[in-house]
Amino acid sequence: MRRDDFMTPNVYMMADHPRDDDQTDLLTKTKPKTKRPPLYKVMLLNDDFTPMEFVVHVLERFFGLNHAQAFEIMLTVHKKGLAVVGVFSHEIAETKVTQVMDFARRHQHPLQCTMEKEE
Ligand code: TYC
Repeated sequence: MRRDDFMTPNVYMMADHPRDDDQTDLLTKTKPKTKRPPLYKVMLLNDDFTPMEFVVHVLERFFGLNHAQAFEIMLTVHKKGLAVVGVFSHEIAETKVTQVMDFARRHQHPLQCTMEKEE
């Protein structure tokens, strides 16, 4: 089982299957079924005011990117309007968004960070 799998009971009727005892109806069984939890894309949005160096710093500080990677992603956001900067579990994604939004607000920059469920 993968690290991030969790068990979901799958309950189904026995009507279409051979009975394994004398009972006649409404038997249920549970079958363990693995299902991966959803992942969330964390995105940075462009704006006209946040300094490029500040965005690079955010990407290094909160997303563990080296300077070259951070600069490249910052430029992608600057040119395209937004970019995915990482993909995480719901809890980690929420933490990243909160950290970035708090840090930007503390420095009085309008930088926006959002999350979106992966398809
Ligand atoms: N567009 C900003 C500027 O020209 C830079 C920028 C990049 C801002 C990425 C936000 O997410 C962002 N200073």
